[in-house]
Amino acid sequence: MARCCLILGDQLSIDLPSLQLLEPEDVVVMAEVWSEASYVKHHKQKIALIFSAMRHFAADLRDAGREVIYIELTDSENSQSLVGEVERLQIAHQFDAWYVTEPGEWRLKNEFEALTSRIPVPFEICPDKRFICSHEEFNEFLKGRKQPRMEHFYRRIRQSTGLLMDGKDPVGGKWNFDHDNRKALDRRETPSRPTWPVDPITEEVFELVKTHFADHFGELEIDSFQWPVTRSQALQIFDHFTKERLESFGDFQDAMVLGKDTLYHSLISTSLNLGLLSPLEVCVAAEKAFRNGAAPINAVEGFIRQIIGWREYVRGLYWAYMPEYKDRNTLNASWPLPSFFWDETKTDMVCLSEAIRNTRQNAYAHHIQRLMVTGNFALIAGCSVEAVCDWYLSVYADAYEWVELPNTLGMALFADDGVMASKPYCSSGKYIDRMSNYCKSCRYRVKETTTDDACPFNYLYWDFLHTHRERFKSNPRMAMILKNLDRFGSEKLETIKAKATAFRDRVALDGGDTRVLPEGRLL
Ligand code: FAD
Ligand code: DLZ
Ligand code: SF4
Repeated sequence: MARCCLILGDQLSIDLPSLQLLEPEDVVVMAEVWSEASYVKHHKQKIALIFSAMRHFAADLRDAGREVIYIELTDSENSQSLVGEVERLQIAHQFDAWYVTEPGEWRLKNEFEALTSRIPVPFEICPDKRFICSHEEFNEFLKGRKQPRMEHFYRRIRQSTGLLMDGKDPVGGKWNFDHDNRKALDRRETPSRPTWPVDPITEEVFELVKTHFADHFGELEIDSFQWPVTRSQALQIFDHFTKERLESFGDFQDAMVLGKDTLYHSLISTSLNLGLLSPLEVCVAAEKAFRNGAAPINAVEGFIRQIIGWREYVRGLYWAYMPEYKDRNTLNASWPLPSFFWDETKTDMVCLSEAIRNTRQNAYAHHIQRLMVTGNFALIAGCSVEAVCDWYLSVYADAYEWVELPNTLGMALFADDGVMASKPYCSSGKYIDRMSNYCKSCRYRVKETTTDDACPFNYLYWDFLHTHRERFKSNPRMAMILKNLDRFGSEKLETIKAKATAFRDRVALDGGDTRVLPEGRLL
């Protein structure tokens, strides 16, 4: 009798721990199921990417001689949940045992743990070794720390992996070169992204998604679908990054430019999160580029920090604080998410409409768009934490709760009581103006706060700080900002608060549309 390995849609790694346990006669199960495809309304491209990558991975396993039971979404016997499929296939095939690598989301791990006591054979959940830091190591790091910080964690991982180290010292004499990474972009051309012809597997999946997920958000066009669905494509996108983008990655990491959707970013998050690339291999390759003189230290250190620092750190926090983390809402934010988050044509705020257009067209936005445009707006406008987290989880092709939630609830919305960030990432329009060319073509005036055409980020920002003044006043990193707030006279403050309230009322009344002139007329 054979044993069985269940491989989930984001576990497409040939060295997956559970796969390594199999003997030649053992079987792999993969299943496209409605429950995973709709627990939030994922962007169409995200579903197409995952299903296509799953089908390619199954085909590769079969080519390598492995028996794969692959359940398609439309198979008539599909119970449409992963747990349901395990139970159904156990009855049909009477396997001796099941193996699964730990799911990336708490909800599914919980379902699997409940299943272990229901099915009559062993159902083993193996640790996910595709991360650099295990849960045990992360908990060890947390021990005794009142205020964990990414930077401390990052240095430990630099030391344990030896990445960018000269003996005991960091290469270049500094751990972190972030200060060099804040340049706005000059006028030079940015590199295009690599593309591939769409193959019959992806074409078939496109039809499936168009038929069954027509009401989900996002564009899905064969000609513009650019996400790697195989390891070989993922390696190509990464190779392109190291050759064309890495050199400038650091300098322009925080830059935003109208119409430039990816700039010098790597576009590897979907591949890392699916398991098509490993975090260590990309960091080793980036370090090699530095050592060969192909990329400067600020770029390579910045890139490696995102992966062995932030990526590992958010995963550690997720598992350490779930499930209660998800319910946190420190600032009591509850304003309904404006409908322009689903349709960029409903806002005339250029920065928001650009970030949302990128999201709709590509299931992508780069980090600063996510953090300082949509995230910052949601924070200072006081949008519902739950609605914002659901939005981020559904609209990005790289979104899984283990990485999305700490970034959204913690980093962007400051809703976790300062676990993830030592101060809120809130800003007025000034930051967006400094880092982008958006404001030049916006109808709002970024230098104004109280006039009719004032940039909404400005009055929402001061209103936010005023509303939460008591909470923030004990935070030394907020002292300077609050001092500036205190310089406002009561009249100016009243105008700011009135403008913020009027903005929220107007957007709520107009079904999430910001394109209303002061006299109530739509633009
Ligand atoms: P690059 O800018 O080229 O960065 C290189 C890699 O570093 C990324 O591929 C990613 O794996 C890693 N990385 C960078 N920043 C982070 C971070 N803060 N957390 C974890 N990994 C990071 N990333 C996701 O993978 N999935 C998400 O669902 C997700 N949601 C986010 C939500 C918000 C509100 C914010 C502010 C950030 C979120 N991020 C998420 C992090 C980051 O924005 C994306 O990883 C990045 O934009 C992906 O594009 P890229 O591959 O071109 O990244
Ligand atoms: C995201 C996703 C989607 C859309 N569909 C499937 C699926 O049909 N089958 C599957 O095994 N996995 C899918 N996934 C990925 C899972 O949601 C993911 O494994 C969990 O959220 C844990 O990270
Ligand atoms: Fe955004 Fe304000 Fe600049 Fe317009 S003026 S692009 S709303 S920051």
